[in-house]
Amino acid sequence: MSQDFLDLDALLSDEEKLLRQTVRQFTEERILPEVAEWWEQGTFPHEIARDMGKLGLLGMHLEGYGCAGTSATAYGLACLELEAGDSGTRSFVSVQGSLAMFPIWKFGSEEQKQDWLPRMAAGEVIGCFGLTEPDSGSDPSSMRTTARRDGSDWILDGTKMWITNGNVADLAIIWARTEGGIRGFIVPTDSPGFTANEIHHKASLRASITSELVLEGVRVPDEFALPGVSSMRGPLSCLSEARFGILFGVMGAARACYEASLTYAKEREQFGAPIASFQLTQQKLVDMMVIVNRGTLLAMHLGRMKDDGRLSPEQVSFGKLDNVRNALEVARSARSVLGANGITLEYPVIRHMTNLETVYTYEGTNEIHTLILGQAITGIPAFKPPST
Ligand code: TGC
Ligand code: FAD
Repeated sequence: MSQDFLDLDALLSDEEKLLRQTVRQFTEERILPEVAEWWEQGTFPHEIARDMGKLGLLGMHLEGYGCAGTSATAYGLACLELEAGDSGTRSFVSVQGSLAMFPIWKFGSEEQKQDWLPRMAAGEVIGCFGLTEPDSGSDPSSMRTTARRDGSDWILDGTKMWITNGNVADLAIIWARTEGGIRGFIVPTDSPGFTANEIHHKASLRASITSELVLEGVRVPDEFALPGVSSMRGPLSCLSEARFGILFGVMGAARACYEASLTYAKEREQFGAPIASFQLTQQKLVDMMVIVNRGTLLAMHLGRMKDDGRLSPEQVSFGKLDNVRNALEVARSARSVLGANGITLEYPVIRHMTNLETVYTYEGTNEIHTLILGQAITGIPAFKPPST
């Protein structure tokens, strides 16, 4: 029986299937042979960005400026195939396309778009996205980073934390508090006063660079401020784009775990029989298969809604919440099917399992998406303790 139990392929166009196949092949040839080693070393070869650029993966769902201009569904399918390799690879593409290019594309001036987007789409310029701070994670509106006017320039001061690609980026999109609201700034990372410190000792998302960014009196001209937004709607709109990629992507990680455990269960024998012949193992395999098919179906449905222009941020939260927690459940179950082999990097499962702990937390934690949905169905925000 095919892994595509529900024949979801029937929902895709020939063009979408071709794109998916291209990204799957890229993952099989360029990511999978080496990713366990990158993960163990705690590194990601960012030079691969140019190859991703050639494939049209960077900012692929954006129109114009050297971007591929695919459908949202096609972008989601690409994320799924990349994350079947490793969440770090999908993260790299998410950050570049949805978090660094998207704000320039959506809120930037024509000059900013012309200047940056073609080079970013080609993978010649790498971006990162600085929203989170040491004391401001789930509640980014409490950020302390400031930008103040000095003549025609802006001066930025503050610290951003947990920033993917921070040490390899050429530019950072920095969100800062100004007298006129929250603004986004394109900050070249070689600006005087800008420092990136790599975060080490991670036990999750190891094949991805994560950094602290320190900005001490960083001066940028007004032409580097994004003119199109001056409120939290700016960064939160970017998060909706990236969360959309995640709700597809994690089903790739889940599929990889399911497939690895199915193959293993059919080959591994105990008590004189393949472990796949035991009812308890079959239960795990069936639960995984159901989650992978159901979660992929949900992602495709949300993808079609986004392509129709009628996907709300709350519906994105639905997908991020449910697909991530279910992918994590698949990974944990697959890990147990592999027994002791499940804890080695010889198999992809423990790598996906620990990566998914990061995905459960970034781009809005499981709890924050629960509260977003709670507010959507009750009309009552429960983010803050009730005032006494
Ligand atoms: P709130 O008052 O609710 O809204 C402010 C304005 O923003 C609009 N808005 C959104 N717009 C687009 N998409 C969304 N998801 C939006 N959510 C809100 C809203 O309509 C309003 O617009 P306007 O025009 O009326 O001003 O904002 P709040 O500050 O109270 O936010 C509430 C909350 C908790 C939901 C929000 O802060 C939140 O989502 N927190 C989670 C933080 C988070 O997800 N951080 C992620 C950091 S980046 C990251 O993790 C990258 S990982 C990268 C990788 O490696 O893949
Ligand atoms: P906190 O907000 O301190 O939350 C801690 C716990 O409290 C969580 O369980 C949370 O759900 C819970 N909690 C918080 N508030 C509430 C509430 N109101 N009700 C109930 N529970 C609550 N950020 C960027 O800006 N750019 C990046 O590129 C980026 N990349 C990342 C890469 C990695 C590997 C990681 C781990 C994180 C990255 N982040 C990035 C940061 C990420 O978005 C934050 O970690 C996340 O938003 C949560 O913030 P926090 O870690 O400060 O946790």
